[in-house]
Amino acid sequence: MSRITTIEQYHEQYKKSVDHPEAFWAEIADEFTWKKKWDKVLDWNFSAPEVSWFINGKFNITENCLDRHLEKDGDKLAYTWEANDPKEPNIQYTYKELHAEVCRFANVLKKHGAVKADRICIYMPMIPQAVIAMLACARIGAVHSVVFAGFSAASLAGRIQDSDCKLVITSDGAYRGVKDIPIKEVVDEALETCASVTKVIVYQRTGTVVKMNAGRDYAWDEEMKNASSVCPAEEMDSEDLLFILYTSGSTGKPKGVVHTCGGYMVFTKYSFENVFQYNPGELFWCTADVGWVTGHSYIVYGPLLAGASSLLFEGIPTWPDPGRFWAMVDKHQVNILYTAPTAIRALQASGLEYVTPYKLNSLRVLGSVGEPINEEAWAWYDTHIGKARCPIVDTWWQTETGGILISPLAAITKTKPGFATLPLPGIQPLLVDEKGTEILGNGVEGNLCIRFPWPSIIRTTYGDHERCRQAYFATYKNLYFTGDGCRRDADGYYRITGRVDDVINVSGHRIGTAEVENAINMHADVVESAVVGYPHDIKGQGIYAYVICTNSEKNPDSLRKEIIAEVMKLIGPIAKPDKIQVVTGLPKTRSGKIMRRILRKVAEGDLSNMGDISTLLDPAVVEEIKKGKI
Ligand code: 7RM
Repeated sequence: MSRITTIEQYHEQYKKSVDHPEAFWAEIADEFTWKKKWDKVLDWNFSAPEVSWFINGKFNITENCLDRHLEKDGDKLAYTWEANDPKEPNIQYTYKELHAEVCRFANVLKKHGAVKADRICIYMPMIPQAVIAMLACARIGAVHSVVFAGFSAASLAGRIQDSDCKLVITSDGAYRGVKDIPIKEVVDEALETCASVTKVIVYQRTGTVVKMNAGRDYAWDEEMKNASSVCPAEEMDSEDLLFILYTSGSTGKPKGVVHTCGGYMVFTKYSFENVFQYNPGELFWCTADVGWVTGHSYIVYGPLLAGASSLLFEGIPTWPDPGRFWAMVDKHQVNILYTAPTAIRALQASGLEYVTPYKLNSLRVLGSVGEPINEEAWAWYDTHIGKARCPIVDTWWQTETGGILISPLAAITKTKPGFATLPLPGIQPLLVDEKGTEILGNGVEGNLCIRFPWPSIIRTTYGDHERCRQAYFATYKNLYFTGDGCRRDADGYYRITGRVDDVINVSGHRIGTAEVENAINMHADVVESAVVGYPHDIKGQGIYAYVICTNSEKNPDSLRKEIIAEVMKLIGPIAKPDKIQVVTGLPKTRSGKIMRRILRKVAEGDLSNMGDISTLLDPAVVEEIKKGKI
């Protein structure tokens, strides 16, 4: 059994995973259903990079998520779905029912010409059909590319074009709190520039009027009416693509992170079971959106592979009121709650009057993901939600890692506020200095790298392997570089301190500063801009933009409004700058590089010590920037 139950077992498994990684992972992989076992466990080199796990293994991940459970646990609950509106009835799916829906929708996809290796874009709200669509793609061997439904038409189009998607699956609209967002319109606008898409399948969720393009657009319900619930699973190779998920990096264009079938399957189940210590019969609730990797790994694949029961939620934490999460925990008797620091802080700020009416006594484990959790938020979560009896698992990982790499194992690893604690078995982290020299010992800080592959490591960035090498494997020779800074304390516990690259983490969402700058620069009056993150009480980081404007006569308030509109149009609401300061110059070195350190200091309100500014082309701009701070 791969389930760890004591800290001694953790240390034993950890040691085995380092001493004999192949034997270690082969034993875990053996617990899955394979049509043909692998010939070799692992091939790798980080310089190409080239990583293959469970080589020549044949199987289908949906048979492991669904079919495998049918005989014994077919009537077990896979999902309870709760709508945005608490008055709308819940919908439940047993494993048998989910299997049937997935097979039916897989047949719909086939009918519309989808075949193995085709890319299919999913742009949907948090409804069961989003999960069904993902699994249906996997069933037929198509590669899903889920795009968070908050992204703009331009962002959606860019992602569809980058991977040449053939089909788009969407809904008429999306409910989010009081909002009723017409998302099919966004798809229509995006598709004006996406020649690769020949079919669109539209689930009717809100009933908003949509334009159905004859010969291209089809209604989900109509298509499902006559679809058979028998659909043999496509045989996939371990290294066939499972999905693409776009994520922001230090350049202006998001990267299509590629995950493959075998390693991802093995690692998501293993990490799910061990980190959360899920017990049969429990209800797990991950509050993420399926548009992010957390939704992929811990709403869809990990829990289903483990045969778990999950809660799926369409809405937002603060509507109809900030007690929504806690009302749902009591109503559904949630045992494990996995959410983000930004949500915790927002609910903390709303006041205890929204918490105290609820019992919360079903909770056994609490989880956190997406950004560093500050000690205040940790303590509040622990005291008021966990009632000091639920272990908190602060799970560090990335889109690129596919699953949780550094985290306590619930009720096994002793926790410490703000610390992701220890690596999971199979994960070999190290800290390096700027030159790439390993920093040994404890009580040290550096850049977080991983020296050995784990099964769900990123395989490539879609369509551009060199970019994958550059971004993750070129900074330090023979190491995977995470982009995060990290401290290892006296006990050898890891504490992630945040990004060390030009990525900002706003409410747990990764946003590249270059992406926001590109959008701002599209405004006709903007000459140049520089974007940095700054500490934000609720969002973790806020977005601070410095802009140089051609038209000095322009009213700064209308300029700000127009810039925000530009960012909304090109990226989406999540990338909206919180503060925009108009400047006449940026602090540049003689080589033309913007000294972001200065911009960050001003943005965070530290105007005291600017450090060495003697290498600046025009040191005087610093004073002006300080004076104009917002
Ligand atoms: C799962 C996810 C990844 C980035 C990562 C970190 C930050 C995530 C934690 C965290 C501190 C955590 N994928 N991050 N989890 N920082 N503690 N527990 O978030 O690709 O969207 O973001 O998020 O900077 O590099 S992601």
